[in-house]
Amino acid sequence: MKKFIILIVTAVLVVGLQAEKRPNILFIAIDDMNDWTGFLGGHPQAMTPNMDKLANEGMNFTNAHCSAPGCSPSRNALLYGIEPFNSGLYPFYNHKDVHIGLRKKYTTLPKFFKDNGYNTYGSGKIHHGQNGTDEEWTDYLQLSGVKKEFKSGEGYQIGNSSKMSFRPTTNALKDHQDYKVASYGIDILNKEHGKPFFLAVGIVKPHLAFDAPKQFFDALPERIEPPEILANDVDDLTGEAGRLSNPRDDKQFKKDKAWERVRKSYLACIAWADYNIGRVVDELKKSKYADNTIIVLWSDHGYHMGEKQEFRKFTLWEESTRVPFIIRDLRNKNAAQGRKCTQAISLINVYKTLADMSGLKVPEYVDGRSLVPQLKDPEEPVELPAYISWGKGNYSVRTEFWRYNHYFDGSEELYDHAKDQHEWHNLASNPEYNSQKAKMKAMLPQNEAPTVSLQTATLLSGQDRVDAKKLKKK
Ligand SMILES: [Ca+2]
Ligand SMILES: [Ca+2]
Repeated sequence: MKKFIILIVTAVLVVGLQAEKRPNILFIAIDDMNDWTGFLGGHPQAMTPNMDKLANEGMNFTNAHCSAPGCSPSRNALLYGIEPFNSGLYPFYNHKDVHIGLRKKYTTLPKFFKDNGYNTYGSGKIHHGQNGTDEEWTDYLQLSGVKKEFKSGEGYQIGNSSKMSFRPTTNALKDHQDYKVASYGIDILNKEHGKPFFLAVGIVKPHLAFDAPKQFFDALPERIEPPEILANDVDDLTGEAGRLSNPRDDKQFKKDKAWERVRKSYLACIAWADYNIGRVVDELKKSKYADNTIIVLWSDHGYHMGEKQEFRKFTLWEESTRVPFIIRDLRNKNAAQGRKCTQAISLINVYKTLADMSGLKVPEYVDGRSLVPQLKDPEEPVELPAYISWGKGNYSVRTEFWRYNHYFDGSEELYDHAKDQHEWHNLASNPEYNSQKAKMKAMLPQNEAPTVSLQTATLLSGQDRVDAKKLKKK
């Protein structure tokens, strides 16, 4: 009996000790940031000193990809830990409406940590289209807006559009949303925490409108270098693949001779996002939580800046799918520190990775793999390629050196990244690559969940777009 009690007391102590030692998580979500950052080298004039420093202190996943190239499906995949082809969450949903049923079925990452004894704090854009719910968050920042001010004649704007605006703002820094979101994070880091915490900071830039404080425009060079673009790049695309390139904005920017201003505004917004990320990370470093807090930084998808005549996202090409992704964990001083992982890695792995790093067991349904082996050794092979879904039936399979896209109408693309990092030359119809294509095709997702609800969805692509049209006709 005595032995039994000692055993129980020891077990309770061990569990208690583990819980006490559980790391805090600083979860930095960024909206629409592509690889135009110093640490990914996507644009030579990017100003991202704070994220570059972070990449130098942690693991820089240089070949990371979103699960879907749109805010809503990308965030749903990451936060629920389930691929669109397993959940049916392919298109955009207003999170509040569609998720009432899903909340019973799946557990979001913040709720998962909350259920496991964490205090969870959120600010800014974490989910798409909805702020936090009480079941997920101990506390969530309620934002109030301040009207943006501009100096007339500066920047570029289409008509009076508040969204298609590419202008320097003259407001005080503290009036901008991302400043407030970061300040909330700083406040949380200055608090006494009796429990481990999960702090989510949702930076909303560089999402449209591309407006940012004037000083971040002024800090950029006068001339902005355009990305490398191949004329007629889309000529080797057929069917749905060709449809994904929407030249509307490209035509408008060319007509207005505005591309340079648009790209400069995007770089200014990235620099502004970086500034606010730096404020939070610097505060963490000064705090007593510095050594026991994992930082994970990711963007929900990339962005086209004129490549393949496309502006924005919503494509299965590198510009849309490649994302910044860094994990910094100082608990093992010998481990991380400025290393790169060049394997193709999906953000679907974030859920299992953070759980694994915190010693927690994930729900059965969660997709992906823990990246703890790759954090120890970036050469350790990942078991799965990165999958990217854009609409039911449209899938991309990305491995370290290849991309294969297969669309619902049978159109295909194959790119050899060792020779063609811009994805200019579609090899899908070249018989020399038949065996490589077959190998990639065999990796396509085997499961295809029915779409959750076509009626409440927006921004439909692939089979969903065709099915919604049929529904309308009925
Ligand atoms: Ca986004
Ligand atoms: Ca091409």
